[in-house]
Amino acid sequence: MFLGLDSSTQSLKALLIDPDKGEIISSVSVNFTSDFPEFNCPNGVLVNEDPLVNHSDPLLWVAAMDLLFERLKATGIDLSKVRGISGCGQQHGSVYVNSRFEGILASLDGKSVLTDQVKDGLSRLTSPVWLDSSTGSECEYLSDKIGDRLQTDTGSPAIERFTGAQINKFYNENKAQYEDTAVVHLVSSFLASLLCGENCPIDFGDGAGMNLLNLKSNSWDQEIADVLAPELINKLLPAVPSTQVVGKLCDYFTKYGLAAGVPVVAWTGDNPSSLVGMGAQEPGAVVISLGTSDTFFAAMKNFTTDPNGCGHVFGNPAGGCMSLICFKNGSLAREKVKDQYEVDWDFFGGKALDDTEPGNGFNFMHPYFESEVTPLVNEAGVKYFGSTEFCSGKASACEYIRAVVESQFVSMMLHSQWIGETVNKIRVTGGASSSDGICQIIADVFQCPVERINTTDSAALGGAMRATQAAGYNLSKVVRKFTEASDVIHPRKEYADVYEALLEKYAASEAERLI
Ligand code: XUL
Repeated sequence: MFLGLDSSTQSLKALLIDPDKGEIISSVSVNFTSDFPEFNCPNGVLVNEDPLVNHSDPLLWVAAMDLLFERLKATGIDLSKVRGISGCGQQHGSVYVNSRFEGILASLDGKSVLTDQVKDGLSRLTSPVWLDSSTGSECEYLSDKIGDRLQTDTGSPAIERFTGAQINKFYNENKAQYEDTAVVHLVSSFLASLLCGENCPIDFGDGAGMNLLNLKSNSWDQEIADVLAPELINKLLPAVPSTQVVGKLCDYFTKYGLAAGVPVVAWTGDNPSSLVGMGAQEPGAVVISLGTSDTFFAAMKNFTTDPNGCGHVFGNPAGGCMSLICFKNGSLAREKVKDQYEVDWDFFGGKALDDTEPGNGFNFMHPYFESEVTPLVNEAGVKYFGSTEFCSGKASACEYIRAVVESQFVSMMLHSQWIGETVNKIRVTGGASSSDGICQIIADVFQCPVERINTTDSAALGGAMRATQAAGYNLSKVVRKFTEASDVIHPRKEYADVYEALLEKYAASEAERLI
């Protein structure tokens, strides 16, 4: 058996697989809001009066690991049969640990509370996460200092949620804590470290979301690091390929029935992990992941960057690179509309879409219930376009529901054109991908077939499949076993024109907003 973990924005999940049979044996999860109210992190984020500041509590992730393993043990499955572990974390979030951290991890006591032990190893009590967009001035500074090379070498221009700008802000605001920091981790490498009982390195996949990894040499960029903070280069362990075994499971976790010494393969970001989990690690299919953020990503044939500066290039855990475009207003925006009209998800993805026409009579919205990263819109603000009735809030609930979903995917179509490849096949994952209505809209907007696989937990599945590499399995073969399409939603050709026209109108409205 192999174990894959996914520490996403709002939950921690585990998936156990049998790669020989191609079977998912079990899956368990922990929800940060409902399982841990004492951490005051609703939806995984600490409450802050500044909407641009979004941090989480790294001890919440530690506590979640403990509970997750407890739940795994409670399934009654013989965990001593686990032969490899890997996982992934929400991207960009950073964890700062001091020089005592490694010693603490090396002597974790199975009888004491895990969070109490790890706490003293943190040099910063909170972790900025990907939802944070409070680093505008740090991004300006980084762009000024490095220039165009920043995007061509790291795959992205200066991005507010990326770890580089976040580290620069931490250094500027909290020099003493910065100096006390021995190692800067991403969520992924932090949790791998916890499993291994020692500091584990960041992989190329997740490392590329920092504005710090030079993708031409796959090593930390000394000049950028020096610009961000003194000694930063010495606080980063050398980045490693995502296939590398980074350590062995430490004794602490044996209390849950796992064997000490199980190899741990480098953790990566949730999106790179999902690329593998969806069987899209080789060029051919695009993945749309509908989670807290909506993301669009694909394995890249040729290295290219987004001229508009919204899209990114990350490392592909199977080698080479991947493109990624992230929309912050994903499931939470859909949820806002659902709650506003007091309907349930069945109505949202069912009757509401059945009772309205594709194109929605060209009534659409900029669904920025939160500030947005694609395109960059720093102040939340939903704007409505179309008929007077629709714009004045007097249309039916169903029309607003169709509008939010269509607008999200038309915007995705618009902002994904830089990848320069025709989209012939889309694979969808994440919670909302179970909705037939939403998938039909994606198929119609992109005019290409939309496939689902057997699980929506593709990030955890990617982790479990990558873990098999520790035991010498061939990743492509394992991936093929788990990622057969379970069903296909076909595009309806008769709506191609209406969505082409909607795309034009949407693009014009956005150009006007961004002037
Ligand atoms: C990607 C991004 C998010 C997070 C959370 O750039 O910021 O998708 O990885 O899932």
